[in-house]
Amino acid sequence: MTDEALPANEAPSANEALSNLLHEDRRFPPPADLAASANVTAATYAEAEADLEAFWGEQAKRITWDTKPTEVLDWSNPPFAKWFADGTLNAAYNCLDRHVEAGNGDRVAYYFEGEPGDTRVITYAELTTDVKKAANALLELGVEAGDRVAIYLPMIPEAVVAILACARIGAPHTVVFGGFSADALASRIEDCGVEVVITADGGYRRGKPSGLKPAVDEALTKCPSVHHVLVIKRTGQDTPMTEGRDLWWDEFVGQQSAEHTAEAFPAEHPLYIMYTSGSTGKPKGILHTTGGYLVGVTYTQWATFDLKPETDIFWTAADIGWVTGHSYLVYGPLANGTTSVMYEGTPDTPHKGRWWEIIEKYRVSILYCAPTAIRTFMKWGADIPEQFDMSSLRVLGSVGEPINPEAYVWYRTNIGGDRVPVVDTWWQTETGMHMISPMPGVTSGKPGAAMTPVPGVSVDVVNDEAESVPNGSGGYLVITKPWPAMLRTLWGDDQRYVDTYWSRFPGLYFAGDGAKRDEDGDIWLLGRVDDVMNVSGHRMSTTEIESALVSHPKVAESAVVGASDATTGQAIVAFVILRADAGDGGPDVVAELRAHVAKEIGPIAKPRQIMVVEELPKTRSGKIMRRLLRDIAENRELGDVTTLTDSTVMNLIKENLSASA
Ligand code: 6R9
Repeated sequence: MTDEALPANEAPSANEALSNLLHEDRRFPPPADLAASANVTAATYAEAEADLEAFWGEQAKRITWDTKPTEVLDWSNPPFAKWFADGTLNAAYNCLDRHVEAGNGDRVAYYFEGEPGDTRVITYAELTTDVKKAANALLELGVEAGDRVAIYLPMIPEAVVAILACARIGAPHTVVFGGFSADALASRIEDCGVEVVITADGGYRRGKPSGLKPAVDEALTKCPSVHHVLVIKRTGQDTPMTEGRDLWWDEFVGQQSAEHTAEAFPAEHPLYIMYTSGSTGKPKGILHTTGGYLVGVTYTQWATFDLKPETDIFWTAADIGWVTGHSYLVYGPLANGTTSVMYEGTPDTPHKGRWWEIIEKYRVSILYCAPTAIRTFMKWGADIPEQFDMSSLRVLGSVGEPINPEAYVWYRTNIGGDRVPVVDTWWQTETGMHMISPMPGVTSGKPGAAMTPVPGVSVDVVNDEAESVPNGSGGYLVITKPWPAMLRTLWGDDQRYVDTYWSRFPGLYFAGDGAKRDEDGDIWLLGRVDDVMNVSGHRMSTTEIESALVSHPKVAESAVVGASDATTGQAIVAFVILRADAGDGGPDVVAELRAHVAKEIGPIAKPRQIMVVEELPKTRSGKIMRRLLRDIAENRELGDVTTLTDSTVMNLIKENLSASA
């Protein structure tokens, strides 16, 4: 989740962070066989460097255009970009029909694993038919190009069908994470004036059915713009239906014609709106458009993962309600003709080896997930993945947060058999596509570093004066040139778009993240600038202290926050989850961990307080909500918890703390 840009005095200034104190000397060069047949080589970087627009013009050929664009970038009215503006295309046609027309209709698009153990194998031909029917259903409900449709579903194949049906008729979709509350759903529906909602009776989580439709009913009491609700049967729960408004998907979509010819839309036609929370005010509706976005995600999935669509089995283990699901579970993979795995549930249902079982079963070759998952697996222990055959894996990806060096090495060693490269991909809802990442056939990976911009992307690390910082220094991460999958604006609020991203450093896109460039010029992400702490005048990044804690053999996961302190301004408070074999914590462990941080970073970084907890509060993408932990550390009432995946976590932490006090 990204937050508003912060004023300079609250952000870290260059060279101030204790950025270079964690040493990392381990290097993992690309495996020889991967390098020998890699999609991206040193030549790709050179090509992008030589002529950026020509490079993106080439990448646009990955897409089938109805009218080929003659122009690549129109940047005549910055920061409002137009990419491939005179081209026309249909995103769903690119994801579906063209593969069927090319004779690949029998290729599997998704291997679906439901949490209760039900499975489905869906080919490109089948998915195309399903999407055509759903598109006809939306048309029958009066949805026209430009109208907004909200999708509030569990991780089931119909979520993909719904997304592509919208894209097919040019109706921008807004997918709301199934874990969000009725209030969160209502505010998003209101903000973009949704007309139709696609939902389900419920979904499965941790072995139990949990209802979704009741939240829709509650939200719609406040949303008069919605005239119809399509309801997919997933759990078979008892579901009240509102006469004249609600329709069962299987009946209404099922009876539709399987014929539908996709219409081409201009490249800049809106494709979707994805909401991400700001630190203040209402959520921001990030707007993505069609042509540039599709080119960006198609190219980056191919590049970053060294994708070979004929042979790879690709698994993005992320929710479809997160941008990672949009770009690398739906649009990129389908446009490339990839076979993907889609899994509905949690990693520990019915047992803690579920993911590894799925990898073994489908011979998954590329796995893409978040550091939070990796740290959870570390906590459970390496003996679990050890029981499965994961020799099919050849690339491992990470996204969502900085990956701590120890988590990276654990991932590579225990999941990747000490041979599979790890690509740490930095990007945002706003960027739409990968921006900074190793390329698995080129880059010698450093644990914890996102390394270098993807070929075709231009970034910099700058100081308060927008000057590039020298190697070995920290500063703010900025993007210096437009890129095809960039957000075009915030829905209905051009001014907020300009203010949030383009005004801190005029002419540069400010991502809101701190970063450092190491001695080799490689990039390390340091977390959101608003997560930086100031202890006795020293600015410190939460990320590095967390990584120091996770590098201790007893720690699986940690979250660090700054709490106000009468003496030092702010003091470091750490929350840690211990590994399964580390015992129960207690005063000895706390003393040991404090000493460990002092040794790894320096005495100034020693936490004032370390609390051992069972769980941490997280968003849909696994990002730790430090704001809530700050509330606890400072003994305050808890702030807004509506975007937590599981709001009971905060009660658990509080109980746990009062029990140990
Ligand atoms: C894709 C996604 C964006 C924010 C971003 C940054 C953090 C994402 C990261 C990473 C370090 C990585 N982030 N990937 N930080 N290393 N590889 O996560 O989008 O949910 O919008 O979040 O996530 O802070 O600014 P989104």
